[in-house]
Amino acid sequence: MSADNNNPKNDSPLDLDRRKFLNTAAVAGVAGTLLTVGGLAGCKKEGTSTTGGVAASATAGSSHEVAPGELDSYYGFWSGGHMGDVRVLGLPSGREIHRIPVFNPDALVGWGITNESKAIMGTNSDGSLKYHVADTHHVHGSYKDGTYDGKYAWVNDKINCRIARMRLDVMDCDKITEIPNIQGFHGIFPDKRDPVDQAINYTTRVFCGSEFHAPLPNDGHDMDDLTKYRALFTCVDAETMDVRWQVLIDGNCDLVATSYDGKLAATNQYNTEGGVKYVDMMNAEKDACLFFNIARIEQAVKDGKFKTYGKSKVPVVDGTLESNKDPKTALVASVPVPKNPHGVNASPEGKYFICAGKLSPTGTIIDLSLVLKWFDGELKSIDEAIVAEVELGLGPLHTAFDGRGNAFTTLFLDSQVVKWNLENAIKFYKGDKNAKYVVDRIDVQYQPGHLNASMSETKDADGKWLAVGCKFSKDRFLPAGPLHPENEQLIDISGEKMVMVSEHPVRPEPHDFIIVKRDIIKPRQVYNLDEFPNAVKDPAECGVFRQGNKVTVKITSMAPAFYLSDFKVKVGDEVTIILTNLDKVEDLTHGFAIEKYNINFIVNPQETKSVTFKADKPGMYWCYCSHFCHALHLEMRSRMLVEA
Ligand code: CUK
Ligand code: CUA
Ligand code: CA
Repeated sequence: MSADNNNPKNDSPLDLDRRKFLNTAAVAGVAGTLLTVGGLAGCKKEGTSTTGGVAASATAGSSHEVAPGELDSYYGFWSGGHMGDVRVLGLPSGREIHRIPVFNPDALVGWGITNESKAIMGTNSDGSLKYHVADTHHVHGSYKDGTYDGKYAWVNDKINCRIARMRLDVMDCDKITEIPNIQGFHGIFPDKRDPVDQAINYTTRVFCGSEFHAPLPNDGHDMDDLTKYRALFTCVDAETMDVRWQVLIDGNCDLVATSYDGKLAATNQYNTEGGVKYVDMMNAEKDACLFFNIARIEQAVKDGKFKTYGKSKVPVVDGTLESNKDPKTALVASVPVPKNPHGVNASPEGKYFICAGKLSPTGTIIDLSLVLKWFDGELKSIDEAIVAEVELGLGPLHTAFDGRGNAFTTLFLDSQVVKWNLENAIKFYKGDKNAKYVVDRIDVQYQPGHLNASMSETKDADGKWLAVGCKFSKDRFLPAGPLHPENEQLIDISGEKMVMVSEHPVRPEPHDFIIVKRDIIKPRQVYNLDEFPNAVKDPAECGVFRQGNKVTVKITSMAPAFYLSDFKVKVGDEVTIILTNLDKVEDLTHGFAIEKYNINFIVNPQETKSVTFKADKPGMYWCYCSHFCHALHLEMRSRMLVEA
């Protein structure tokens, strides 16, 4: 199929060559392209954009500038990549307001140092942290009535297969769950409604895709027997954060998306081949997008039609193709899509899922009502659920929406974002060659991965801003050594044409993010004392309490003093310090740092935290406030006296 009338760039000989090159898809050649993309942008001609480039645009469109003293109109929740945190940005300014420590220790708040954070992060039997590294990719918020409700957000850790939940009222991580039986935990997406009880119109499950297949069970046997390598699709309970069930599938999972009626969750698959080397993962002409029938899966679990593997007690139902041939009983539908697809995204009007081609220059539109018809046995073939497959450009990865019928897809190899109209794409695919589905293209710098528009994957997609996470920044910032930052760019999408308005460097690498209207998020300014079972509510409760060689020290802070102003323990004691900040004033945070004892954490207004450590060095050690709080901040200290 040709989409030449939709491709304003096809006059560039370089692009034509590259397009042909990709279409012929010599296996090693495509891999070579992917491996050397860092170099591709460099040899791309400047000024090929049809949108007039970047410089002229700063004054066009709605203002992205937020003057001193003014507030942004959106929150951005950005995955923190290798840092294992989630960054909170104000948009459109792009200012970073906060970081929520999640999977990795954080020296400011004492995440990984306090007992409360260690209990969430997970420890070994000796109390040390179980993991020190993470790789976060995807952040998503909880839904109510098809839009964000501002209650929770979730983020994945690909390295150690953990999913974390953040409470958005205080912007803290409150639960982390490690998912059994899988490796390469990648895509996540909350559901938007219950598949059966439609009165439950909010998120109660989070779906998780495992990208890498691995021996099941992974017990050191049969590691060269690739038939034992399996991937699973996982459902986690949004409230308890327990793993509810898993589905054994053929091939792998990658990204995840969910339907607005709660009935379907989807994952794209690039390794239907089950290869362990990249060339093997590119053998098949088609891979797939899997659709999970949530109600049927949960009925199968209820009916006891599941297995368990290894030490895990999680029920695993059979979603393999062989066992799911009859649509009327199938748990899973497999929609064939062009080879090695990447993102899958649900459009805001609730009708379509878009699967981006990656190795194929195409976007595939799948109609959800037709997938449901397949499950009812009303389609001859699942292929009928595909209502369009159109050419977009080279290396399509992820798609966002403006709520006005347009989609925005990143083109990794072309270093562009393409804006395209879904209904016109469907018409074009059905044979109306006059249906011009490509609306606009814009160059981005360089090699974009994720993008997201304001409120994009909600029914309230408002089509104002589009953020693009570019994987290579090259020449965009002052050189700072061999490691380059990523480049986050902001595009005004309120008009017909996209307008680039700003960019900023970011530490590698966020991957994904969401942009939420500010009035949806209702953060509290102080904690509630009663939320902490160990709170020291009154200075009269302070003191040193000994049980054998276990010593509990209860302390309160109120600017500019700690009470107790000193406390005595003995060398060899196991000391637990419980500190409650009794200040009620907004923004009045204290720190508690103990010299030579490797301890620092903060307590926000009305918050309680504790640390436990061995008093292994005799002497006097200053415990000082490490967070500027008061004119007498430097004087705000206590003394730990460790008796020999
Ligand atoms: S993946 Cu990174 S650009 Cu982990 Cu969502 Cu596509
Ligand atoms: Cu309290 Cu500084
Ligand atoms: Ca493949």
